[in-house]
Amino acid sequence: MFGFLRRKKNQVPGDAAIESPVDSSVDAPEVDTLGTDTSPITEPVEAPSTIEPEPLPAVITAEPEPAQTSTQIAIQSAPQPVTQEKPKSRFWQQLARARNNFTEGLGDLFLGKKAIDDELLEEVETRLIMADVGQATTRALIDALHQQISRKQINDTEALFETLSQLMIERLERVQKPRPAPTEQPHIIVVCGINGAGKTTTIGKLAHHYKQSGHKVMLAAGDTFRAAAVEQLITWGERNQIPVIGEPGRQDSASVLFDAAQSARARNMDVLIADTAGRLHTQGGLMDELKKLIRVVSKSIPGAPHEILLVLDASIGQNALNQARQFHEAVGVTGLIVTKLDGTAKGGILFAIADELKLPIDFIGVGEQIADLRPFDPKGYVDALLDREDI
Ligand SMILES: Nc1nc2c(ncn2[C@@H]2O[C@H](COP(=O)(O)OP(=O)(O)OP(=O)(O)O)[C@@H](O)[C@H]2O)c(=O)[nH]1
Ligand SMILES: [Mg+2]
Repeated sequence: MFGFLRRKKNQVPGDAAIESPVDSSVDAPEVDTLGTDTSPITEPVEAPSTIEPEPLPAVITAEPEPAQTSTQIAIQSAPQPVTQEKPKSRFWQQLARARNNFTEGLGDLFLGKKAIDDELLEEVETRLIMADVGQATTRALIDALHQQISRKQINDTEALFETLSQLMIERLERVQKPRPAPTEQPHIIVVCGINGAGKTTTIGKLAHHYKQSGHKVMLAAGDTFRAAAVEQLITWGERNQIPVIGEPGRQDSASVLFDAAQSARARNMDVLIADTAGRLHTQGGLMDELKKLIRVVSKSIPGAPHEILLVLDASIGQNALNQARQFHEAVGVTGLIVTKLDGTAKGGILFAIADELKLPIDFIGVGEQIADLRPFDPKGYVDALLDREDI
């Protein structure tokens, strides 16, 4: 069941009693915690770290107060079907903005409508484009829906959305690969991307991820362009209580990475994650420097780097595609990390990325905290984006 459909169904005319005081008290936390409020959001969605939705009581028994009017008593005493909501995860909340952008208005369109018509399909198409799914991928999804409708495989609006979810999951799964296990010691990961994409923050979170799974992790401060960049990485090292190679003032990032690789091997580290300076994909000289860095790492340890991860900022939408193409052409990216999905309405960019680049999305960033990096799960992502519930 899709949340935006259920909520609208609960509001069909004649069901006014559902909006009685009893039910509105049940629905109130849902509006906040799901972020389904359709009013425009002007601030990036702050992931509430402490606000966890309270499990709702399965049954609410109304006990009329003596002072209440007879109408109120009648409304409260009438048994109302109360759907118990599962408490929503932090991840669900973090994707509120992307979900709102997609489902806003769809519920209204569905209201009182059972059959699928062109208006509905056009609205779905518009929503996909607005979510930055991209023209080509949107066309492919809508064509697939049309085909299934004409073959009578889809008969009602709910089936339409179920099929759309499946198609979206498939498109993401097509390019996914299992993450390489860090079997080499050290398993070296070089992280690259344009300025401000979230590389250093992601490295801090990635280190946490590996540490949580019992690996010995070291960081290399390969961004020697800014002294502050080294300090920022050292702070992440302290947070994770892991060593960082590189100190402010060093000029040559290649030598930092070489030293870090040697040190990681000498200290039996499982994973070494290297930061690099932000660079525009159009800056030829800096892209050449990145190639040189990779060559140096490959000379430091045979088979290294084992991964070259490109960090992309989801909020820049379709521009991410161009960046990814150029970085991939230059250094052969092995996987992607898409950041800032918590603050963007452009959650559809992942579909364009998967379709056009055929590169696996390894992780997504959904906040600035250490635990706000998630291994990418296509189904979980689509469920959260399309407001698919109880699955
Ligand atoms: N909301 C949100 N903010 C993020 C996320 N990832 C990174 N940021 C923020 O994005 C900003 C830039 O992050 P950095 O990690 O410094 O980016 P960078 O790519 O290393 O930047 P340069 O080193 O300057 O190229 C910081 O304010 C981060 O907190 C994310 O997933 N969600
Ligand atoms: Mg950085």
